[in-house]
Amino acid sequence: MKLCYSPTSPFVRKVVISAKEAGLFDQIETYGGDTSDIFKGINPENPLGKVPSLKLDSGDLLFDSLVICEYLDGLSDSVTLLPGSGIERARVMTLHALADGMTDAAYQRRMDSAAMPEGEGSPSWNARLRVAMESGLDQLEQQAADFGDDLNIGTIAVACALGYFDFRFSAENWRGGRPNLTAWYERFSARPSMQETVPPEA
Ligand SMILES: N[C@@H](CCC(=O)N[C@@H](CS)C(=O)NCC(=O)O)C(=O)O
Repeated sequence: MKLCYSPTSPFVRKVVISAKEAGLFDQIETYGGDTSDIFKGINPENPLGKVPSLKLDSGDLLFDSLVICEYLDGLSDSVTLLPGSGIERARVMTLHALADGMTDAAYQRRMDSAAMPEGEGSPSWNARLRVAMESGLDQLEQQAADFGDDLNIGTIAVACALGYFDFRFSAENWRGGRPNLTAWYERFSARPSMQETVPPEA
């Protein structure tokens, strides 16, 4: 299996953490995208231009990150990252949707300010996206005490969102007034899969 990869992408990080936790990472070869023309995206094999994608020996190209994680989960004997059915699955998938939505809002803000031509960004849209990040953090603070030591696609996505906020938006101090989420993240970050996937300094 071949993973189109960027070490700074929080969506790629979610896939790599899932693969490591599932004991499958040594079966995956990684290769970089093409960043020579960001207006074409960074992954020529994916019509959406995005990383991650996973190329299988059968020739199939899987995307996006959740599809890849679900596929890897199905291959693993050691963990269940996406529970089978019913309300248990719906809760985990809703937590994943919240965390991924927050990550996407942060990523859109980052691209708007750092990658697009000077002066083209929209301050109003930026403010709207920031509200999604902040409201999501407030919601996670309510839930974090119940996360315990749960390892699933929801908690992995939350950790990737918070890691990305630290990486790109540290000045906004997501920890402020959110002690439960802070304590949970400290514990979860000690996992080897988290330590081994910290994004490099830009
Ligand atoms: N929903 C997608 C989001 C992937 C995504 O936004 N990837 C970013 C990197 S963090 C990307 O490839 N951006 C390049 C572009 O859109 O041009 C997923 O979960 O895989």
